[in-house]
This record gives sequence, C-alpha cells and structure tokens, in this order.
Amino acid sequence: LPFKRRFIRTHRLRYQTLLPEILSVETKVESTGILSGCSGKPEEVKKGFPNLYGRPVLHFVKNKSENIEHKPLKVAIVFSGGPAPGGHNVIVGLYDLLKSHNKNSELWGIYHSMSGLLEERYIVLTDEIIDQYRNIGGFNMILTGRKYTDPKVAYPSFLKFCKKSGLNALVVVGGDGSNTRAANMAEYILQNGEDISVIGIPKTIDGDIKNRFMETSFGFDTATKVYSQLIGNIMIDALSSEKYWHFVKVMGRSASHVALECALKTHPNMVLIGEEIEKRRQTLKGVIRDICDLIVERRKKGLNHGVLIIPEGLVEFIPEFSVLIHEVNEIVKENPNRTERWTREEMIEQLNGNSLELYSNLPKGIARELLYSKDWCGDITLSKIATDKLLKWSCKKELKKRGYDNFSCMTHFFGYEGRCGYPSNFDCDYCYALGNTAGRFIEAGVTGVMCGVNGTWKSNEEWIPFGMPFPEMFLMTDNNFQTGLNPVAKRILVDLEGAPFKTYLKYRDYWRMNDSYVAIGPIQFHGDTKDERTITLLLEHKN
Ligand code: FBP
Repeated sequence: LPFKRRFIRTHRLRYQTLLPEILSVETKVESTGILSGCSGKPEEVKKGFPNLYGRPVLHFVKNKSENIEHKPLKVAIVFSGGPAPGGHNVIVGLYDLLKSHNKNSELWGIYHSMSGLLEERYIVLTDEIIDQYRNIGGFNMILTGRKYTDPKVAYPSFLKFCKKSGLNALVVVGGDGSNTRAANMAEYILQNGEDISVIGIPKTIDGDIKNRFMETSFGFDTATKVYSQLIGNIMIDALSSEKYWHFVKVMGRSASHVALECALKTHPNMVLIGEEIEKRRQTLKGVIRDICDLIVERRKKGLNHGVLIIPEGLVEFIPEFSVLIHEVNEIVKENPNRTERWTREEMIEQLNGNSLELYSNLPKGIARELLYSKDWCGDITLSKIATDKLLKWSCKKELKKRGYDNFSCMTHFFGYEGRCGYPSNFDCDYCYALGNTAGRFIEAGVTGVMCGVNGTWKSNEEWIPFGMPFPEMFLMTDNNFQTGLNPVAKRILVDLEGAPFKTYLKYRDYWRMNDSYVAIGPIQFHGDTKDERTITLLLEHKN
C-alpha cells in the first residue's frame, strides 16, 4: 500500500482508548437501588418477562478483596442489523477484558448475525485477528445481517448450541429489534433454568435507542460527523457557485435525530423534522409549499442557492403517506403466497380514495420503490425511498405553477457513507467501555441487561457504566408478523419539547435567509478531542 493510505490505519490501530476510572480497577456488581420498569403496558410486559421484569439497574463498585481469581469463560458475540462505527471496539474491549483476567478465556465471533448462530458458524478470536481491528470502522471482522429467525426455532437451537459448546454468554450488538430478540432469548434461557448470560449493546447510527438511563447509542457520533462534513462541503460549493439548491437526505430510519444533529452542526437554510411535521399534521402539499416559499423568498433577494436537509423517515410522518404505506403493506401481506412482484398498475387497481390519488400521482420510480423495498418482516424500507428526488420533483412542479421555470436542484443521499468510517475517538472509547462492561457483567453471572454508560458528555474518567434490564425499553403490541402481544422497543423520536429541537427553533428563522453555513471538516483524531460530543448529547444532558 502507498505510505499515506497505510498511515491513517496504523495510526488508528495504535490509538489508546480512554476508559472510565471504574473500569480500570477490579470491580464487583451492585444494584443501584433503582428499579427498572418498561415503556408501557407494565402488566403485559411483566407477563412476557416474568424473570427479568422489575429488576434493578446495576453498576460497578471497586472490589477491594485481594487475590481475585477469574475463571476461564467462553463467550460468543454477534453483530446484528446495520453497521455502526465503533462495533469492532466492542469486541476488542470485551476480548481484552476476558484475556487480561484469564488467558484461557475464549471469545467466539458468530458470523453473519443471528443466522450464523443458528448455523453454528463462528470463529475463535485471537490476538492476531483482534489487533487488525482496533479502532477500525465496519462490522467486517465477523459480518452482520438482518435475516429474520423464527423464535420458536431460534431460541431452542441457540440454547442447544450454547450447552453443546460450553458457552457461558452471548453478547448481542444491535439496534432495537436485535435487543428485543436478545431479551426474549435471556428470558427463555432463565425459564429453562439454564445459566447462560445474554447481554445487549446499544448500537445504531440512528440515535434512537435512549431512555431515562440510556444516553446514546454508539455510531451516532461518527455518522453525524461524517454526514455533516459532506453537507458542509456542499454548502461551500453552494455559496461558491450560487446556482444550485441541494436537497440532502440523511439516514436515520423513522426518527429525525440524525437530521437534527447535522442541522445543529452545519446550519442549513432548512431542515425538515418528521416529528414536527406529524404534530402539525402537514400534508405533502403543505411541506412542498413551505420549501417553495423559502426558495422564492431567497430568489427575490437574489439568492438562487440553498441547502435543505431531509430525514430518511420523513414520509412516515406525512399523514397521507403513512396511510398509503400502511395500506400497501396490508395489500401485500394479504397475498402471502404471491411470488411475483407487484406492479404499479396492479397496486393502483387495489387502492382507493386518497391513497389511490397520492400513489398514482407519484413519479413512477418512487411508486415502484414503494413496492419493491421490503425489510425482513415485509414492511417498506424507508432508506430505499428517494424522498430527496420526490421533493425535488414536487418543488419543480409547484415552482412552475408559481411562474418559476429554472429551478436547479441537486439531490444527495448520505447513509452508507457514515456507517463504516473510522470511528471518532468518542465512539472508540465508548464502544471499548461497552465491551469491557459486558465482560464484567458476564463474569458476575448477570443476564438480561443492556450495557450503557452514564455521563458520556463528561470526560471519560467520570463515565459510569451500568446495566439496564431489557424490559425497560419495551411496550407490548400486536405486530403483523407474530401472533398475540409481543414486546416491541419503544421508538424514541425527536422530542419537540427537548433542548436540541428548541435550540434549532431559536436559529431557524435566521438560517433561512442568512447563509451561516458551517463546514466542520473531517473527524479530528489528533489533539484535544476529549470534549467533542454531539450537540444533541450536550444539549440533552449538560444543561
Ligand atoms: P439499525 O442500526 O437499526 O440496524 O439500522 C441502521 C440503518 O442504517 C438505518 O438508518 C437505515 O434505515 C437502515 O440501516 C438501512 O438498512 P440496510 O443496511 O438494510 O440498507
């Protein structure tokens, strides 16, 4: 490799993660005295998790005993869902902890998410493997996946695999869905009277795994820095050539946390926040009218350029769109045996009323995307819907009606670019601490908790690792792929009363007409990066 390309990798491999003080000493697990609950329907959640429900939140205290002996452990770790920067450091943090306590301990990397678990495909991790991935982005050490596994088959076969292999624990690094499966697995194992720990790690660039205990998921910090760098560069281009509007869609699934954080970092002329649009019950026409009002207002002042940030999940919040998505999902699911793809024309025949009008007026490409992009449970995949292009197309039409013919607009989608970049120092440290925390809980025989860290907005030494019983994230709903009531992690959307959104409101009017763009540049790995935190984290916790 040319020297320069090797340099950044070598440099990152050598980065020394900064651990919270408590994780640099021998510890024992204690209850914080705070009982966990759930996000809704406590009676039903209790029925679903008779063993795990209501357990206390756990933390570590210094273990002053002398001659502490750690027995050798066999632990498996699995990635699940979309990659997020920092994932490798969870593995590295766990590996270092296990090996430093007993060199005979083993860490198994399960390939390809839950399907690897069922098919018993794994690798026993060694120093040579681990040392290639310290502080390196991606999930490629053991790969990831989203394949749905039927719980009736998955849990018994997993338990069989664990017993046969002598595994003491499984660590699931995943988002809400994967941690829900981890919770069910932990409960299933307890109900079977077995002694195997299942521990969860909050992963997702979407930033929507949070609650009264959990401050942030890993990956959000890096991904929003990467997107903001790209948005900032586009802003400077827009300022330089003064001829284009840029419509930038950013990943983040339903919640608009990523879009809001990028806006707070870069100061676009407009950002659409799905949660606000839903609250105002704005229609697609209303959204287009607002964007076009701004385009025209700026044009009257001689400003032919601008930057708009769009959250990936926008369409879900537009009332007529969410009805349409629901109806399309239902129509498709009513015909489970159909193997051939639905065509746009066939769907038009099935739909009625407003949904029919909306669907038949969509650009053909988008109408087709709505039918083709499905996730593992058959629902529409939002990231595949080209909302940026839909908005451009609709604005063009509206501006033409208003007498403006020459609207030059570039569309962008920033998603995959941010999921596997070199993790920021924050994500490196946070993930290493999460891996270490998971290891300590396993040593103490704890099961059914998701690891977290409190005070992540403070300096690393002050961080307080904890274990939150899984049921805290759940409510019970009936979904359309399983029978009866099932635990579902509550979606944590942008809080319209929260400090990040309110801060945006303070600047919104100013940013419309004044180009106070900020190009944040690439992620900083050198120098004093200790206090670099997302604006969301600082606003939600520091003030
Ligand atoms: P999870 O972390 O919840 O798995 O999802 C992250 C994400 O990047 C979402 O923002 C996005 O909607 C989705 O993955 C895209 O999925 P895929 O990788 O299957 O295209």
